[in-house]
Amino acid sequence: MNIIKTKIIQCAALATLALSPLALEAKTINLAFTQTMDSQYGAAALAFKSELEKRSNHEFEVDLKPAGALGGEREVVESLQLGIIEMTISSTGPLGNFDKDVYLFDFPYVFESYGHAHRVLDSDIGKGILNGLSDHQIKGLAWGENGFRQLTYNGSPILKPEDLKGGKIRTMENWVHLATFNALGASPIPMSWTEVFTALQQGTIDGQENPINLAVTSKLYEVQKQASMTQHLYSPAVIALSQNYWEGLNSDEKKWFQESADIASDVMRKSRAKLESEAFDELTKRGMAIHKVDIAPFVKATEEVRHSLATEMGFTEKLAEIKAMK
Ligand code: EAX
Repeated sequence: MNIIKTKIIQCAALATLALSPLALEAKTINLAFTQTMDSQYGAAALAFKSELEKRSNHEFEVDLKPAGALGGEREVVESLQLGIIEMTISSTGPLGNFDKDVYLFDFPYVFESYGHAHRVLDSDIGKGILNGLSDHQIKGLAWGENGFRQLTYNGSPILKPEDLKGGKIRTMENWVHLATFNALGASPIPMSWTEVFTALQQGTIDGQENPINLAVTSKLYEVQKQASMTQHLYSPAVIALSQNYWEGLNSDEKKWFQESADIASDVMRKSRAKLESEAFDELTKRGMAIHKVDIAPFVKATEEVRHSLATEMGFTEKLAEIKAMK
C-alpha cells in the first residue's frame, strides 16, 4: 500500500471516530451510599441511573458505589461539599452537623405515620430545608426515604425505657439522637454505619436502631437476636449532588437530573414500603424475636428532648407546625 492510500484510510478512520457517539466521552458521576443494592437505596440509585442515562442519551453515566465503598455518610457528605464525590443518597443523620435546620427532623416521636412524614417533607417546610442545603454546598434534589427507626439488640427484650438502662446502642453521628437515647437511659455510642456490623459482631455495642428492613438487607440477623418496634424516629433520606457540580450543568441537564431524582424519590418510598412489609417474616425466619411495644412510656421519657432541646434550638414553633400536619 502506498503512503497516500494509507493516509486516506487513516483520515477516514479518524472522521468516523469523530462522528461516532462512542467517541464522545461520557461524563461519569459517582453515586455513593452506605446501604446495599437490594435496599431501598439501591432501588433508588438504579432508578436514578437509568432515568438520567436515558434522558441524556448516555452523555452522563452513573457509577453506583453502594455499601460504603466511598465511606460513611458523614465522610461522603463532606466529599460532596468539596466536590470530590458528585452524588449521594444519604440518610439525614449527619446533615444537622452541616445545616442546623435539618435537626428539625431528628426529634423523637414527632412523626406519627408515613403519611404524616410525607406531607411534611412535600410541604413548604420540607422544601425549604431541602433548598437550604445549597448554602452548605449541597444541592438537595429530592427527599428519599430511610424509614421509621426501630431497635435491634442482643440480651433480654426491651419493652419499656427502663429495659434500655446502660445498653450500648449505636446511634448515628447526630447529637439530637444522642440526647434521645440518653433520655431513654441507654449509653449511646455514635458511629458511622460502615462500622456497625463489626461492632455488633465483636460486642462493642449491644444494639443499633434503623428501619427494620435494613436488618434484612444488611444481614443484621446474623449478629442480633431481638427487635423492638419502638418507632422512635422518622428518618428521611436526601438525594443530593455536589452544589459545585450542579452549578456546572446547563438548564437542560439540570432538568434531567431533577426529573430523574424525582422518580428515584418515588421509587425509594415504594421500595421501603415493600421491603418493610416483607421484613417481619424474613427476620422471624432468620431467628430474630420481634416485639411490639407500647410506645407511650418512650414518648414520655423523651418529652424533655422535645421541649428543652427544641426551645434551645429555636424549633418550638416549627415542631408544633409539623405536629399539626399529622
Ligand atoms: O442510610 O447510618 C444509619 O444508621 C443510616 O440510617 C443508614 O446507613 C441508612
